[in-house]
Amino acid sequence: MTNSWTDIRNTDLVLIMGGNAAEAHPCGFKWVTEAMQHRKAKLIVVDPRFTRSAAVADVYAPIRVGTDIAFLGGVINYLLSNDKIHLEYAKFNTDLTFLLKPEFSFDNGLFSGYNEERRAYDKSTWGYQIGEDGYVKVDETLQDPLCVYQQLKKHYSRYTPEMVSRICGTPQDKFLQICEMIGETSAPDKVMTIMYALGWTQHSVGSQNIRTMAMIQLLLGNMGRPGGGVNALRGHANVQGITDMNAYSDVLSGYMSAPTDADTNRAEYLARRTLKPLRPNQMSFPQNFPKWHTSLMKAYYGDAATAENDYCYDWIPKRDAGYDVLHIFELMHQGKINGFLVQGFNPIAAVPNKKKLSAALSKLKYLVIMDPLETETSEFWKNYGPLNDVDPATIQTEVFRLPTACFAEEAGTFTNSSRVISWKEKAVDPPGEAKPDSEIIARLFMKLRQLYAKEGGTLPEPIAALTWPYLNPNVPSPVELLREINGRALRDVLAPPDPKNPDAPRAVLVKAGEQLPGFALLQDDGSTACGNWIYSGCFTQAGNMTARRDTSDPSGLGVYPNWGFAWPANRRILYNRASADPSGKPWDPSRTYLYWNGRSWAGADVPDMRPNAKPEEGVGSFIMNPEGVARLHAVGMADGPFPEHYEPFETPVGVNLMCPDNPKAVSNPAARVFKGDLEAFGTKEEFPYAATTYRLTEHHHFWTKHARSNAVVQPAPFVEIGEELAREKGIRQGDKVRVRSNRGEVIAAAVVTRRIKGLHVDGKVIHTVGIPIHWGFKGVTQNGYLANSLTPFVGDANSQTPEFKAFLVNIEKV
Ligand SMILES: Nc1nc2c(c(=O)[nH]1)N[C@H]1C(S)=C(S)[C@@H](COP(=O)(O)OP(=O)(O)OC[C@H]3O[C@@H](n4cnc5c(=O)[nH]c(N)nc54)[C@H](O)[C@@H]3O)O[C@H]1N2
Ligand SMILES: Nc1nc2c(c(=O)[nH]1)N[C@H]1C(S)=C(S)[C@@H](COP(=O)(O)OP(=O)(O)OC[C@H]3O[C@@H](n4cnc5c(=O)[nH]c(N)nc54)[C@H](O)[C@@H]3O)O[C@H]1N2
Ligand SMILES: [Mo]
Repeated sequence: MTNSWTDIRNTDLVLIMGGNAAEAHPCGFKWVTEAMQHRKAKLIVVDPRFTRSAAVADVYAPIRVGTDIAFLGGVINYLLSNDKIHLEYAKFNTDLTFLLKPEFSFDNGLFSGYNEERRAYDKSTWGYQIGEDGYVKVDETLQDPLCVYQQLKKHYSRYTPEMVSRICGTPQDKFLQICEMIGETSAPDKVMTIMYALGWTQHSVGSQNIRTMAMIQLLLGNMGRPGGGVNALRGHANVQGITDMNAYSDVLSGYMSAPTDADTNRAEYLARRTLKPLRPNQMSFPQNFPKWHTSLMKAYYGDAATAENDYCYDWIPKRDAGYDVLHIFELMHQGKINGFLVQGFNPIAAVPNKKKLSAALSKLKYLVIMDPLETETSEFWKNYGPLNDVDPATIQTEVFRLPTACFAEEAGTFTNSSRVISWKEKAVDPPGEAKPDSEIIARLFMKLRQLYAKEGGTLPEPIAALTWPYLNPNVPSPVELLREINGRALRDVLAPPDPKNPDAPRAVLVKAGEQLPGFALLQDDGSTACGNWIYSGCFTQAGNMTARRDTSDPSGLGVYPNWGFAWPANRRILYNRASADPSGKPWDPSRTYLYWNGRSWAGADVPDMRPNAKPEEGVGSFIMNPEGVARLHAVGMADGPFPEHYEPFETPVGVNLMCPDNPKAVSNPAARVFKGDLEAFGTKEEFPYAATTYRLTEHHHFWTKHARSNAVVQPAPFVEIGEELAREKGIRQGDKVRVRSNRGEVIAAAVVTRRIKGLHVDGKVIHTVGIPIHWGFKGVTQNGYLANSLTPFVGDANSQTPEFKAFLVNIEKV
């Protein structure tokens, strides 16, 4: 979230699209109710299904799965052509005035630089024109045809209301009603918030879905403001924490991009990430990257990391590719992985194309599972009936199970969607032989280190030299770990030299050995260590900030500054400088958040700005970008600097109605597809129905089917279809049906409902089959199917999140 759960109560309009907060985030949804009751806020829900969120909405619109960019592109077109943008905000806070390279183009579904063989873009024609002074060229009048404003207008003019309705199946009047409501929030005293989750991410265009929305919020002037923002509702209790801590191959902790093969030495690695400002007076905060990275290396390697050995840069793995979930299982499927350690993950249930997953796991020599439960994955080799097509005799994989504790059986922290880190205490001891994850990992590490010490091996140094400062090295305590993540001074940290009197003694800001107060004092000379720069400030000399439980809200805007600790710097709304106009006055005085008081930035929150940066200096609100503003034209994206509609990889339409004569641009031309999976896609002729998968309030994934109370309220697998399709197929309420895709099938009871309707798409009716994800082969619910027997093995071009939410099936009565 750029904002926070409690901030939602400040809004005038809530858009829930690509998520279903009432059912998947029922506790957080109370803030929507609060806004509706106390501010008379309105709620819009756009979802292929009439959900429980939709049931309390002012306006509901249906949409065909996988077509949100067409819808949102239509909203952009509406805003630009009806003068419904907050122009003063957008000129100050975005690249609207920036000039693009004249070679940049878009034609018939493809941006300039496309290479069909590599399914990738050469981006050299994308991006801004740079002047001789090293700064981006701009046109303040917005008249130059090459400025982002004009290019944006041109790109989205094709997304007319007729086109939106033809692609999405959303009735035109509903679409226009929603555009009008959204457009009203372009007024400086109105704000909209957007809440989304997997209905947007789990698509081959997932990242661009979210980007399109971010562009809308920027054009409306709704970013950085109370009641506004782009709010991702995170899934597991601590999945935000996982992302922050670097459980991915392409980032180190705190979203520092990890080194690749191209970064052959530390100097090059740092230079590529320490970007100079692209506009005058901008902060380009990542110029501090060397401080964050050096402090991380000191946290890893302590005294072994020195300036002379480049702080052990050579010991950090250099990426040759992205090791996302799909790529890992692809390599496993090719027989290129021997062993696999699975911690709190049930891949056979959670990853697309179960048949491929089974085959992949069968090629391992060993599989280690750390989990409190017996899962489908830990028993993937057993035959659980006709829908679980494995032959145990052919599987040699040795499976080890290490029972772990569950969240209530250990102390530690959760980081929630609001970026708030909260400490929790242990409630009960884990049962039997179960141990906390940290202890299992520590014991594994100590054993490995002993083996390396005894037997040597290739490159033992990174293991031998790893800092392991815990009182009991087999059982690191959560307090020790959190202190390490926060960071401390290894030597006295001194104030910068006084330029007028460089030889004067310098004040000691933090004494050697003390906890750091925050990331502002991290150093690049090896004098500080920090496990995650964005978490710095969570455990200071004053104690554990994440354990704070002060419910006071001095501004009355739902800020609660002394409840837990929000990264970064205890900031509750990101980009909050943008809540005030260029001169430092709040856009909306009734929601005064941050303002310039004549000497510094002051208000309800920690400023996302140098506290003494005078408004007349023109420092932009988006300090993480070298240009100081947010990007409407984003070169960083793999699949185009402007979001463009592409069909899901399995499309019920067969063509991309935006460019019907270009077979190369039906589905995302820059999404990665592995060879075997291309053949596993089905056609609309054989599988005519759109399908999507989703959650039920009564279950948590594949986990709560082990709990009797959950099994009582939601005991058996089912799929949902509309009344029209049921009539066509002769299916009645409760009938057993078989749902097939080109990869597998499931058998379940049919729930015939008015909540899913056929949609009129380009003159034809498209039906949707809804498939809840929660069932499998283990647990006390009725044994059933794995939804992922059906889903395709393809992901988003940028994040590689699988396309769980849009594929093709057929359905018949059994
Ligand atoms: N009770 C319960 N709560 C949970 C979970 C759980 O298992 N059970 N899981 C947690 C986790 S890990 C996560 S990530 C979150 C997920 O939270 P959500 O994303 O809210 O949950 P889903 O039910 O997967 O999908 C949300 C909605 O997306 C819609 N949808 C599908 N395709 C599209 C599309 O193309 N466009 C649009 N606009 N909408 C579409 C679906 O109809 C569905 O209503 O929930 C968390 N909360
Ligand atoms: N078709 C389809 N597939 C999907 C999705 C979808 O919408 N549609 N959603 C996707 C999403 S968003 C998610 S998050 C995944 C969820 O997929 P998973 O994360 O694999 O599923 P879970 O069942 O939530 O959790 C995995 C295991 O963690 C264990 N566990 C719980 N606490 C602990 C602990 O403290 N330590 C350890 N070591 N283990 C613990 C549980 O017992 C459980 O077996 O599914 C994904 N798959
Ligand atoms: Mo999730």
